[in-house]
Amino acid sequence: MLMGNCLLLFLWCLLDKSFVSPLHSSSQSRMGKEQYRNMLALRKHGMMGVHRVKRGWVWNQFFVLEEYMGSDPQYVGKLHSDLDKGDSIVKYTLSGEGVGSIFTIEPSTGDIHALRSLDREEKPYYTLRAQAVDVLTGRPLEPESEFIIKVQDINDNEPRFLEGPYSASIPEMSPVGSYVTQITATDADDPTYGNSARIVYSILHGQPYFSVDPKTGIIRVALPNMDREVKEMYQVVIQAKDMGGQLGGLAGITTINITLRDVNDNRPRFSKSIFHLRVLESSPVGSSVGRVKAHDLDSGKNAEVQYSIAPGDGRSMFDIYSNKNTHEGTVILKKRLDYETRKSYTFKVEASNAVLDHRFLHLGPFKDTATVKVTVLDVEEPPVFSRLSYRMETYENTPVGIIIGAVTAEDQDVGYSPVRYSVDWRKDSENHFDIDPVEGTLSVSEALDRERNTEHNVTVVATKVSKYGGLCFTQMHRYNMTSLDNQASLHP
Ligand SMILES: *[C@@H]1O[C@H](CO)[C@@H](O)[C@H](O)[C@H]1NC(C)=O
Ligand SMILES: *[C@@H]1O[C@H](CO)[C@@H](O)[C@H](O)[C@H]1NC(C)=O
Ligand SMILES: *[C@@H]1O[C@H](CO)[C@@H](O)[C@H](O)[C@H]1NC(C)=O
Ligand SMILES: [Ca+2]
Ligand SMILES: [Ca+2]
Ligand SMILES: [Ca+2]
Ligand SMILES: [Ca+2]
Repeated sequence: MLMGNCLLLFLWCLLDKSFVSPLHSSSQSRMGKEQYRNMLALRKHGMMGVHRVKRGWVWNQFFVLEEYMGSDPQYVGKLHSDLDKGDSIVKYTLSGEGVGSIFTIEPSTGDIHALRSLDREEKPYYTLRAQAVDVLTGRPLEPESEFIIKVQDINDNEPRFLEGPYSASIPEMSPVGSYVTQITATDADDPTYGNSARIVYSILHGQPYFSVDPKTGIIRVALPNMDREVKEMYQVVIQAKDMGGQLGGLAGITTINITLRDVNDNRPRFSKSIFHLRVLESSPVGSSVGRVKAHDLDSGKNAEVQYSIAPGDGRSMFDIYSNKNTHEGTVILKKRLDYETRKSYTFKVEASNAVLDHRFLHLGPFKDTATVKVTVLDVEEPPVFSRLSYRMETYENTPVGIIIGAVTAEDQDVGYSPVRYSVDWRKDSENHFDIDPVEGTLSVSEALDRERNTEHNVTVVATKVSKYGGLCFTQMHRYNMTSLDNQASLHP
């Protein structure tokens, strides 16, 4: 610091901690609105008081207000050497940052002006050098002296959310006060001066579900029991305002998408209390009988439903398979059905959640039951012979037309249709027998010779006659009957 007989710079003195803080108590360094206004007033009236500090003049800083909009150049301050007695032999010169383009000096008076408006956020201060020279000799009267022109902040930047828009998620049913996320706005203005960069957060949209901490920007749950099954996504709009949130402050806003994650707070429910399924009696074991479905409002694993059949005869006849993708239960046939034996089955099925959340067990059992009624459908089946094979015996000299035995087949379907009998000539090349189509009685049609054949195989076809009148439609199925006529060999 220059002392004594040297170049003096008369300065704007601001009660601003940015340059007086080392010598000021902190209580004085906070500049209120009132002081700010006073300062502006001082500036308007040209150069004012010099702020005196203990160890000498505060001499090496000038201040210039940023974003100055006046038509005339802004007055910055005045250089003065105590060798300058007002007799016009001293000339002041300026060098350094912005000289000529931004700052000019009046050589005879030492008045410094700023030619254009400055932006503190672009460049907060300029370093310049001043000199007083003898007009006549051109020799310096003082050693060159360095000083700073500080650009004084005004609140011309709104807080900005540089990382927005944001998204966050929390489990549904989170307690009030649960942390959701933290958002931060930044303000380009001078944080060390006034309230231009003092941000206060508030919530514009998203109440009463969420709250924001005015100081920290931490977003929390504000409403209990938020249910994902009712509303899954919330768009919360947060405002950041400078000037401590006061009227006249500048504001920036951002949006946060808050998604509720699923928890298992719903049990599966059957869409109806009774499911009617129908199955053909001829269905093979392992085939699907039909499906049941219990709906679970949750999602993912929490919506997975496991089906089971309650103990009983339903369980001995049917299985149930739980499909992870469709969340359905497929009833599967475990044993062969027979319409004529049993025409329906009624049993209970249970749907339960695979993954349970103990916090919600108080809401009741996480399962549901329904009744399944399976109706067995009749299928037209061929007549059934009373035996798998028949054995008949006769003498070789039995006359043609004599009845040697009979077969019986019966329709077991509900219609109890009449049965007709015939001999299948294709099966047995030689045939010595006739069959009565209605009675099923076998008679000899050709003389038998035991020495040529002791045994004849006869294939008998039993045919079901359609009830529906037509002459042609018959359901048929072949059964064979073996006839052994070894008795024909009776030669005494
Ligand atoms: C927030 O949700 C809206 C509407 O669904 C969507 O258009 C936007 O992209 C989302 N923003 C983010 C950050 O996820
Ligand atoms: C009749 O059928 C039985 C069993 O298939 C067979 O063993 C036998 O040889 C057959 N007899 C005649 C005469 O074709
Ligand atoms: C007839 O039935 C018997 C006994 O079931 C069997 O062994 C035989 O192979 C059958 N014959 C024909 C031609 O179907
Ligand atoms: Ca500013
Ligand atoms: Ca600001
Ligand atoms: Ca849920
Ligand atoms: Ca049947």
